[in-house]
Amino acid sequence: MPKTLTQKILDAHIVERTDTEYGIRIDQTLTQDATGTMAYLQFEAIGIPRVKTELSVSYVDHNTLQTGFENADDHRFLQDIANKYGIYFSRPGNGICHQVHLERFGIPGKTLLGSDSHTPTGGGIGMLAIGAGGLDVAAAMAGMPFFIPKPKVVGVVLKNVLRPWVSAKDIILEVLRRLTVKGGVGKIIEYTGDGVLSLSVPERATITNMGAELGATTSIFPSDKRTREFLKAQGRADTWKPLKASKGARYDEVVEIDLATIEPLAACPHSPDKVIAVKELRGKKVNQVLIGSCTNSSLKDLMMVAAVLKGKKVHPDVSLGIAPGSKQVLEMLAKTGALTDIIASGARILESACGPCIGMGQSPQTDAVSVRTFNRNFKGRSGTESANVFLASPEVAVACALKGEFIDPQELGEYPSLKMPKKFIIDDSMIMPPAADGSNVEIKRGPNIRPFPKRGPMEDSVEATVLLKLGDNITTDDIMPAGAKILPLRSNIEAISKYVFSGIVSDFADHAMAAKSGCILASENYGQGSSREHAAIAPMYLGIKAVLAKSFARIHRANLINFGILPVVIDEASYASLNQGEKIQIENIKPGLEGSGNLIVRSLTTGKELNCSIKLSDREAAILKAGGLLNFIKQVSK
Ligand code: MIC
Ligand code: SF4
Repeated sequence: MPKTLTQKILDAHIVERTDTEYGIRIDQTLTQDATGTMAYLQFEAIGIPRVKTELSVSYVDHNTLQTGFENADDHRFLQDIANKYGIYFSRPGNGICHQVHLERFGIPGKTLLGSDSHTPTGGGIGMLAIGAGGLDVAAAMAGMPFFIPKPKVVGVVLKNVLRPWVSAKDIILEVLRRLTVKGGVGKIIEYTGDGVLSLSVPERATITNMGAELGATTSIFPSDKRTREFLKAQGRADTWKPLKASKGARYDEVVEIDLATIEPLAACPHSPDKVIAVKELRGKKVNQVLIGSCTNSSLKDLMMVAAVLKGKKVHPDVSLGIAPGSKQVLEMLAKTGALTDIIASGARILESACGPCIGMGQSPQTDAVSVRTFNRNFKGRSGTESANVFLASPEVAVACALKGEFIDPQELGEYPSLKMPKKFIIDDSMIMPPAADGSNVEIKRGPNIRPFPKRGPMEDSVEATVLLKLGDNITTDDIMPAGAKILPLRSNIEAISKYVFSGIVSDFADHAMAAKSGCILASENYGQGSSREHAAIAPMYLGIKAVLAKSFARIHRANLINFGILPVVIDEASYASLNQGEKIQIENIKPGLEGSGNLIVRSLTTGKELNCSIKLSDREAAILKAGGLLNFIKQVSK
């Protein structure tokens, strides 16, 4: 049978198969600082002297504001850990993990597991790149397989070529418009068709990056002559190999997109799938424009922005911030003179890091309209609750920055002619290789780096108060917000747990602690968005025993299981009948986990039995019974 590209890479990496899951070998891992400290504390707890992957890289890109000692201490800890355990360390300032990984480490056909939900950016270079919680990445560094539910493979056929001023971001916004933020759950999105060749690797990476917003397991492009051209420019042509689906390969679903018909698009507040044509927003005043993030900060994106800004000034009512994705991009902009054009226009140059994408600075004014080339516009993520964030391409963003209002960039006239260099500046001096023998490396731990909380084995029966009743598409930003105030506490669960659900109810943590044992009730796609396992660890710390939801996002569901929180599926009628404040009892937990999937859940307030089930693979059931993945690993390695 002719195979899809996904199947080919999976087949080369599957080490275990069950009815519902594949266990795959992980070739490369990446972590970033905000999830990395926990991941490495967990790696230390597993107790392996050296990573077992082909390559592991630790990036510092999220927490770079350093408003106190906490982040600098984390950076030091991460550098020591990397040195000791055989991990490359990308220093703060070197760039955003996904951009740098693409430039310096990505290899077609390899598997990559990253403790960040946008790890699928690597799909742009033909990798099977998957986001996961830090503990799963720690386990992969220890040489254990990573398990994914058997995916459906969706073929997205790209036809024709994009028109000027329409770019890769518009393609993924179109996919989001059609499939929505839950349309990709359980699926791998594979791009095919003649239109693929018209897209360079960074453009493909914009698309696979934002596949995370579909809830997809990952997204992937073939490896072809454009991939070779990119790797050659990075001085890494030797790592290239051609890869594509075989002729006649069958997809579970097919989506066709005629690139020639796409127009500039924008995702409206507060969801990446609320996509409309930019022309429908024409004339709407814009207060802030931010260009950067792991979605749109490549050299091509910023060369285009510089060419449009050349000789012009940013509108006086707009604050334009630009964060190049990597030191390489920034250096290239400087070398080609494009940076001068950007500075002269009045733009504010930001560090090569995540920055405002995760609310680390640049929060906009009250009620602002902010146009961003980023991938998420969840309410409050910018740091300003009342802000309205729109997601768009760099072309749309720069047009808005000049005009002070929404304008379709096609109105700007001729598209600038861009001369992309054949070779990039290659200087890996900000990437520290590990010590050949790490046994004597000492690890410094600042006072904010606390051991992670532990949990005992799963109980047979649980009584819990319904602490919150929520709707659809609750994000991990809702559960465990980030931003300049909270992000520095990522290494200290006790401190960060005070902020769980703080954007929804200010005293959630106190309530949860007072209740001693609690649960959350939610509707569809609970836990969409990031990979942050803090959205599971901190609730666990607060005594949350179960989440009852109609459906779950993949990474968050795995994180709940890894930290011993029951992901219970509740049906519509029971969801409707259960209210906040009621007490429930969950019985039959162990037999329920052992196979039947039936839990006995009843409201102790009304006496009503609720229609609940728990669908788990045998491996997941064993992890939950142990009270989480670390307990499970310790059990099996005894
Ligand atoms: C995000 O974009 O939300 C983050 C911050 O990169 C997260 C990781 C984290 O919370 O540290 C993600 O996407 O996984
Ligand atoms: Fe960083 Fe934003 Fe990308 Fe997350 S989405 S990795 S915060 S740039």
